[in-house]
Amino acid sequence: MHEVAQSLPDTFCEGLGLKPVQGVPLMDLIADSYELVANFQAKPDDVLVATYPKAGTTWMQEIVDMIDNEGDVEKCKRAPTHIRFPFIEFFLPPPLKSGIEDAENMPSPRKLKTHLPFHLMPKSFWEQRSKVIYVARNAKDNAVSYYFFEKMTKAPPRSWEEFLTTFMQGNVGWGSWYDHVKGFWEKKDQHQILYLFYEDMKKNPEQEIRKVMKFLEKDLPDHVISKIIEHTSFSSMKKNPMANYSTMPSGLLDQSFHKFMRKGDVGDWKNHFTVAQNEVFEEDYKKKMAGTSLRFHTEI
Ligand code: PPS
Repeated sequence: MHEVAQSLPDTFCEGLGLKPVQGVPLMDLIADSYELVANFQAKPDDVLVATYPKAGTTWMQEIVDMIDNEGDVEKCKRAPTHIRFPFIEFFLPPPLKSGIEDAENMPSPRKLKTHLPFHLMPKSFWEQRSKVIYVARNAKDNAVSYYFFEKMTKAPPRSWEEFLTTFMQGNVGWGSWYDHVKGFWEKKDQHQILYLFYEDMKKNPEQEIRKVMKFLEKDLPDHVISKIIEHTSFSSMKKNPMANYSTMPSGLLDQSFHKFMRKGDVGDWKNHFTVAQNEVFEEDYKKKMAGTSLRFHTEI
């Protein structure tokens, strides 16, 4: 197991609060070090997987790594996801390393991860024309996944009703889902941003994997693509300790009740939203998403 994961104190997440940075609530350790993140030096050959939390980050990371390693499963099992893709804004209490340090110590071409909304992204990614793959997931499933994820952390427990209200207000880590997905959508044509949807990846993984390959300028034969589809399927990733976060200490991520690889479905929200919650959500959604051409599928 990686030294950072091993040496994290069990109480790391206890009492972690959020602090606003330019209107976006971030974990306080991240907020306190935001200036360093804003000045992060991207490189032209960096590939960054950018998402709102719980939108399919880990899935895309595995796809990118498999493409980069031309379908070599063993190479992709060299380390857990969070080591293979430094999480650029993540800060751990000293003397542990930050995402920036991990990235700086990584040989190029680097593969990186962020959940930062567009306006908080380090500008160097755009200046260097690094490649950014953005994955968006429909708000309802994204909210449900985030709710269960919160239960794996040491955040104070709260009900689904409470979480959903806070999610709709954008008062959760990394802020408003609505602003996040719209932020990247509006800028996607001005930068090297490939904007993909979790629901499309679920419906037609081959088609979406081919889009990523084209974006990364990789041409792989059909049998390698089949291997990538198989290795990055939910059932394979759920069993893969290098992709399912089981190497994280339980003090950081407690998977005894809920697994990181929880359901991996489109439409699970129907099992959690009440009819009344759905009505309020829809009404609010229309207002927050008015004027954008961005459309999501909430079932496939
Ligand atoms: S994180 O913590 O923000 O990096 O989480 P993230 O990886 O973005 O999201 C976790 C959710 O993605 C699901 N997942 C997958 N779905 C389908 N196929 C594959 N291969 C896959 N890998 C991860 C994971 O199960 C979480 O969603 P839920 O709905 O909670 O199951």
